[in-house]
Amino acid sequence: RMEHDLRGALSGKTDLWVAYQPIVEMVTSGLAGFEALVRWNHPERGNIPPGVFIPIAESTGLVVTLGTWVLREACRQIAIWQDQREPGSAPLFMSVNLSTRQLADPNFVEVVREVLRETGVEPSWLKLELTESAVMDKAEQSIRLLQELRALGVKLSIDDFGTGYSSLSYLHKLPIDSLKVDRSFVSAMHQSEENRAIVRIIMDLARLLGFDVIAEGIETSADANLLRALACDYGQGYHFARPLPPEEAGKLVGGLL
Ligand code: G
Ligand code: G
Ligand code: NA
Ligand code: MN
Repeated sequence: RMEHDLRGALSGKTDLWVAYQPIVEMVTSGLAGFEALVRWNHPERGNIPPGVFIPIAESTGLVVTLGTWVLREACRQIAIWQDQREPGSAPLFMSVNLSTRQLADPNFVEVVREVLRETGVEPSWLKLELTESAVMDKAEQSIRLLQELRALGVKLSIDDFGTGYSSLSYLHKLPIDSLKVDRSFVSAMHQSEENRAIVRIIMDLARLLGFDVIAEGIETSADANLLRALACDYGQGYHFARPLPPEEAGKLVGGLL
């Protein structure tokens, strides 16, 4: 039933939309970029959370079509926002989540290249978020694909870092740019020195390997300050802003949070 409805939504695309959650530079709280998060407003059932429909999209393979649509939509949007930035300001980046099924699609690199071309987006503005399990599943194969994507000039980050089963022996071989510290670690930081140490060690590891660090799930100013003390590069979470409709997100372009 949900598969049928999702298929319908994907052919009409009227009930699907993309929310954008700001990502800030921790030092200045200035806007650095956005994460694109897909939303489904079902005509009868209302808002269906991605945690519910993404797994269905994954198991049916619909996530490949869905993912391409989100990628194109997010690229179209960042091209518009980039034009609205003050001349000389650093470009914003746009993070887009990828599923394992997209990585397995032999056309994926070509799809990315084509979307960048048709939207006029600089490859370096686009950051693709992959989960640890998606990458580690077929590590050698993934590394080759990541290298191809990186050769396009696209940035890559590992999402939900610390919750999967990243093998440290592969991590240093991965051609990636950033680690995203999973929000479970961020939200536990205020509880104990031990939890803070876990985040500190993830950040040390990232630096050692030359990756920058994005902390997600920052909900309080206390969380933000603990992360600033660890010199975390970027932050994301309800403390700064929720995932927003495009019109709301657009108001933040060029401003501080
Ligand atoms: O905020 P949120 O409820 O949006 O996200 C729930 C989950 O859905 C997260 O794990 C998020 O990564 C995933 N998700 C959101 N948008 C997309 C998307 O466009 N593609 C994929 N593969 N996952 C997404
Ligand atoms: O799996 P991924 O990291 O892509 O998931 C992003 C999810 O995290 C989205 O569902 C988004 O709505 C949610 N999210 C973003 N900021 C916060 C936050 O500060 N707290 C919590 N609990 N969830 C958040
Ligand atoms: Na993500
Ligand atoms: Mn995440």
